[in-house]
Amino acid sequence: DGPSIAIVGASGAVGQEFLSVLSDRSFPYRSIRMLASERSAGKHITFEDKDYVIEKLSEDSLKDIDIALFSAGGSISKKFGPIAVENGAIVVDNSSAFRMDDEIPLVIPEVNPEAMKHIKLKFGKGALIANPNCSTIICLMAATPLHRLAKVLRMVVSTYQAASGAGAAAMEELEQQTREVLEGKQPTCKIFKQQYAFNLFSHNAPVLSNGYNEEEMKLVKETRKIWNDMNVKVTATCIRVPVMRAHAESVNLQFEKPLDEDTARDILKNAPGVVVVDDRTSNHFPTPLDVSNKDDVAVGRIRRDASQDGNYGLDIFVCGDQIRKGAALNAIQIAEMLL
Ligand code: 11C
Repeated sequence: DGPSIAIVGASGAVGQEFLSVLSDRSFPYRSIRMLASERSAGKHITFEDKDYVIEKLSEDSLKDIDIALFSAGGSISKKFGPIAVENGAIVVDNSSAFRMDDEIPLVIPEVNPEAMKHIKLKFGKGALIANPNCSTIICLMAATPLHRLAKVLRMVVSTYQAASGAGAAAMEELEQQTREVLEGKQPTCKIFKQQYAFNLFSHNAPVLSNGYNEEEMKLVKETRKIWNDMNVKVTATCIRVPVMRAHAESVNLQFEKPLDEDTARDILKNAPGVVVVDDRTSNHFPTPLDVSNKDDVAVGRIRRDASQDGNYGLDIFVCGDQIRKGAALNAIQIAEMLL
């Protein structure tokens, strides 16, 4: 028994991860419908020893669904999310389409579970909940426990973002380019305009008139909404690095109240979904590879910001699996809160 589930974007990197997370967490379900664009329709997926055929996403395919997990891009969410809700489904949407909508909760279960209280049920049944952007989730998993104690006034984030954030095709591009460069060939650029292997570049999201790119502004706006604090100052620089599936972020925090590094380390050790990897003696700190395919976000390099007086500033370094906690796991934790 359990809810009927639809995976929208079943053939994508996050769609596939939805399935592994559902299975790993023994999420109860009555039925699962695999939905995707026409391109993937007809393909077979084996899940928990059962064969599923991917169906083309249509208005009809969203009937009789209790929980719809969407990860097929913003325009698909904008078009089909409301249809699923009208049909009585609770949609957990991984795209940016509805995140900044005042009526829609933007939730990281460990950070702002209280936002779930504001779900607006349509016809007593359907509703939409937004999953934050991966870089926001990973950052706030580590920053929030400290924010709760000492209140963050300003946060400066620099990201080192993996290929997976740009989808399965970008991961393939990184692999292919790496092979091509090692073989002395010209790297094939399809997803990104410039060579990705053995390189890094400013995040590929569109650059806005204020000079920030959209990815950077998501960190600013989503943090304010999730912390319910319109005054927190956030600035970010987002960079794409040739790493497969986990994002890293350097985060500088300025607090209202003093917070020393030992207390911060203890708080982070006890924070749900966070592990501390902070071994100065052996120079061992979080890495994207160590957190790949893991649920927890790793935090290290926890140190007093020596550029600030007293204990009003800290620097931390955070790594989290982009596809898992940055997307699929967070969405399924939200779905678990609905059960
Ligand atoms: C990245 N965070 O790593 C992006 C991808 O708003 O859900 C996901 C964009 C979003 O490139």
